[in-house]
Amino acid sequence: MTASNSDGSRENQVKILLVGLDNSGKTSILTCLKGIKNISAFSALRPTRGARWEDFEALNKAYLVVDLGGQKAFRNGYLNDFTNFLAGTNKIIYVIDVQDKNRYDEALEYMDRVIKQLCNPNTIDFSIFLHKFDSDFEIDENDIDKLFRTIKRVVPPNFNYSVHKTSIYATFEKIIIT
Ligand SMILES: Nc1nc2c(ncn2[C@@H]2O[C@H](COP(=O)(O)OP(=O)(O)O)[C@@H](O)[C@H]2O)c(=O)[nH]1
Ligand SMILES: [Mg+2]
Repeated sequence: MTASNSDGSRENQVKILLVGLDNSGKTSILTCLKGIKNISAFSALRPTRGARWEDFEALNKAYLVVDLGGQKAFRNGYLNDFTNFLAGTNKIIYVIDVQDKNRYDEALEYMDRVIKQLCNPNTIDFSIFLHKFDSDFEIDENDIDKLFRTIKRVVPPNFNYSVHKTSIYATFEKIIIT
């Protein structure tokens, strides 16, 4: 049996917080992380109400993923209680639906509030997923440039983070912005 820590995680377990607006694709990404390849598992997804804790093993590693359902009604609650969610966290994945241009501002405003909750920002691996970057999705280069510029404006100086183009329909592709 593995020992439990006070934050609910277990020894050697990787704890990941999945954060982002509702409908950005967090639960679908969690489903991918769990290695469920059956496409019907995706169509059965319902909006996540509140936080969902998932404990699983993949590629011989133990994970605890906290999927913070992104509906507006819950966001302030998470932010007020963020230290509890953060305890023992190794990685935060902030998910932005790249196909939903109308909500970029709202997504980045929420990301800004999340980053402001991090007391020691560089002790946690922070990844931004530009999600729903499907292979057939045609994005206007101006829009993506603007999105990158806004991300750089929102993150504090010297903040370590990485940006990834992701899609549940493709292998996750890593990109770097500087
Ligand atoms: N086109 C596309 N749709 C996606 C992708 N990932 C998730 N979705 C869809 O986006 C919707 C919201 O996904 P969900 O995982 O429930 O979002 P959540 O509210 O952030 O948990 C669902 O209809 C998913 O099928 C993706 O990579 N590409
Ligand atoms: Mg969800």
